[in-house]
Amino acid sequence: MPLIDHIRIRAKAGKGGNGVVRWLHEYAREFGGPSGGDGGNGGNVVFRAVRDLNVLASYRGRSEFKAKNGEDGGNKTMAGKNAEDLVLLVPVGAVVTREEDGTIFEFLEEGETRTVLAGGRGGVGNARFKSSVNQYPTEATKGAEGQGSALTIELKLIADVGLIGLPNAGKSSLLNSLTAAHAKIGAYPFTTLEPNLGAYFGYVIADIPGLIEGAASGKGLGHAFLRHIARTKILIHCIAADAATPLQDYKTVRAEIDAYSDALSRKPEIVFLTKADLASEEDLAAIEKDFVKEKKRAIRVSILDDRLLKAAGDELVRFLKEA
Ligand SMILES: Nc1nc2c(ncn2[C@@H]2O[C@H](COP(=O)(O)OP(=O)(O)OP(=O)(O)O)[C@@H](O)[C@H]2O)c(=O)[nH]1
Ligand SMILES: [Mg+2]
Repeated sequence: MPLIDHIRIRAKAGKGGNGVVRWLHEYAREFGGPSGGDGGNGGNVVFRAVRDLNVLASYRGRSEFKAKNGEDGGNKTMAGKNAEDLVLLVPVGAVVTREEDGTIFEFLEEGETRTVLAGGRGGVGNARFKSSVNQYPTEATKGAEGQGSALTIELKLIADVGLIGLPNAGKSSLLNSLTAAHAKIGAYPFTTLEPNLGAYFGYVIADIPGLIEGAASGKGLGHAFLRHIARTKILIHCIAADAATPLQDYKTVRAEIDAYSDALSRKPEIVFLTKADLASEEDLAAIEKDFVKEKKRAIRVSILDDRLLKAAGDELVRFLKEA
């Protein structure tokens, strides 16, 4: 299922309840005072960010969203109830534009909640108009209209995880296996020409073209795409277990990352030893030992081995939570 990443809806906040004109009727008192209550406020339209890329699908087939109106005021200066807010969910990374005035609301953190359309204030009942010179006010005000506007909701994905590695290291295969992405796979370098995205338990993983020696100075393709992973939380560094010189491959890519930018260079990194099914136990153990010498733990993974894949996915989530 393709991700919906751009939608347009109309939404309206609730109208405020009206203030009312009422009079006290008390036993043995012919003319009671003014007692009309205020109206309640209309509900706001608020947006809340959640870690679920699929919530945008819930907007499908609906284009009008309306918050409830505030209640009118009552007798005995009773105020009408404020209406509840209408809460609309958007994925983290969503940008909501209020078209009426062009205001932009960005949702960068899980749980971030912002009022995009304000409910109308409730009107004022006649009780409030009472003063020393006006004991019997007959005026009350109506509730204000809620704000309404067309809204566009765009998903600007901020990837949590960036996949790096030499061409043909198995980055796209890993993305496809962990997520529902359909990145192109090829048994040759530079299969990936554009970044691919996928979601893994709510975390967005970005796959970019492979990096080669000299990438930071513009060689190959990967360099142009490094900016796509500049804002990720962590990197997965993929090293093919069947490569001739796995540790050297690691160092080659590291050198490019370090040369590209300090920020990228400092990102927490987890090393995945991909295509583990293609290497013997001895080879795997030897590679792991080489990495340990570099104070790195290499985690075995293979797209053909569900157990390894699951374990690597668990490591990834744990690592993300720490980062
Ligand atoms: N046996 C085995 N083959 C794999 C595994 N993962 C990937 N491959 C193969 O390795 C080759 C390269 O895979 P890709 O996922 O396209 O590699 P990539 O790193 O995205 O390559 P670029 O996009 O060119 O940088 C393909 O032929 C895959 O089928 C694995 O776990 N086991
Ligand atoms: Mg690829």
